[in-house]
Amino acid sequence: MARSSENQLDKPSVSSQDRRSFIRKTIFSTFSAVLGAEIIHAASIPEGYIPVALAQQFDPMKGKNPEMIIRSDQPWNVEARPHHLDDAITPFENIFIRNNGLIPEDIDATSWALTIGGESVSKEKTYTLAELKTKFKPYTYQLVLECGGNGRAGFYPPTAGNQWEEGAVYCSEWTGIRLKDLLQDVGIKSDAVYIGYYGTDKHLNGDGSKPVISRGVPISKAMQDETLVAWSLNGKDIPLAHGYPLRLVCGGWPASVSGKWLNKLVVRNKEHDGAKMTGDSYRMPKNPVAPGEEGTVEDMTIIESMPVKSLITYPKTGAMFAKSKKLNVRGHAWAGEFEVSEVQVSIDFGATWKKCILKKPANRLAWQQWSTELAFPEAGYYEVWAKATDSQGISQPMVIPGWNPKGYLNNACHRIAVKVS
Ligand SMILES: Nc1nc2c(c(=O)[nH]1)N[C@H]1C(S)=C(S)[C@@H](COP(=O)(O)O)O[C@H]1N2
Ligand SMILES: [Mo]
Repeated sequence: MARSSENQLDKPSVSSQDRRSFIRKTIFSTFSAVLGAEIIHAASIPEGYIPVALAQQFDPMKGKNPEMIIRSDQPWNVEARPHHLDDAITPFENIFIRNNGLIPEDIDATSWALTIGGESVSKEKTYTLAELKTKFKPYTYQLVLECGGNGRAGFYPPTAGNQWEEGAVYCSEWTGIRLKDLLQDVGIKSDAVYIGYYGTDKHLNGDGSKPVISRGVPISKAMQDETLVAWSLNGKDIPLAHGYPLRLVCGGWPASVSGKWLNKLVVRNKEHDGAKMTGDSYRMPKNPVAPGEEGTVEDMTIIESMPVKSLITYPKTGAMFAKSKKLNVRGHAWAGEFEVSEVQVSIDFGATWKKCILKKPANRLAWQQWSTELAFPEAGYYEVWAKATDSQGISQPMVIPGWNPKGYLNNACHRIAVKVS
């Protein structure tokens, strides 16, 4: 069966060509209707091309570091390089962007509202953004948001999805209200076990009928002090690409649970079953699988706390310096729900390790700054490797950790090259 349909694709029949040209004509007449004018040279438009006048107006790269890596622009997925992440609090310009659909444009914050519903609330309730800002006490936290697929590019065989290297992570300062205060005001039933979010972003084809992504967390995570419904990032309105005007922020877990453009929360009496909560999305095999092996959903578990990890943010890989000088090396380390207890660096491919100075986190779930000074025995090529250990005694692996079908949770040690002259 599958074979014969493959053959059909190989040799398109006359009728399927007819169908394609019919679809093209229909698309162009829709375009013309929206543009209010006929597209004169429509026959010359390449297949799949979207006329400039109809493309998204909003440019998410505006104000971003132009050195960032654009992984895709449909949807927009943009990654930072490790040395862009040198600040303790990541500024807007270096924050990675991850979207599953279209960034919603034309948002009116003055009429924005958040509805809390679901089977485990006593009564559905809606709050305007202004009410949220005035009725509850605001809190500010520095929170690490890391994409579950950060580091995916390291897996072999390759897994589908954005080929993130190291830069799909940031720690910025969020201001908003505690989700637990909000849920207390709404009133939740004793059978509540999970929350789920909804945002206003749409599928790439503009289809608004189904949510692009609707994930959530167990009620215990929702009730943590640091879980926020936030309207501000680094002291300003949240930038549009990062969820303006309202966002759920759950630090330390895959950033996919931090819903952008938040307009609805549901309190569930079962595990939330929204888009990208089910199937193999954001799930890891319970037991190791052979590279390339798919496995079944029953053998997988939802990713919760992210694993221990660190970044070398200074110097930039490829740095060259004179042997007479000592090299100051620094970066951050984080460990999901846990604190980082130690960071070590090696310049001899892991044969010996040096303990670094490590700061306490600004608050729970913030990343921690580490630094050290290195002396190199002679001129030549070196690599600096960094390895963090969490409060549970778990360290980063030096090689790529367990392969998994979706390429999640690669927390292998970050390495940079340096040349000493
Ligand atoms: N509404 C909505 N929220 C979303 C997403 C999305 O596509 N739509 N992507 C999620 C994923 S997979 C990640 S990694 C983070 C990215 O957050 P950022 O763009 O601020 O870096 O947002 C999460 N929240
Ligand atoms: Mo993500």
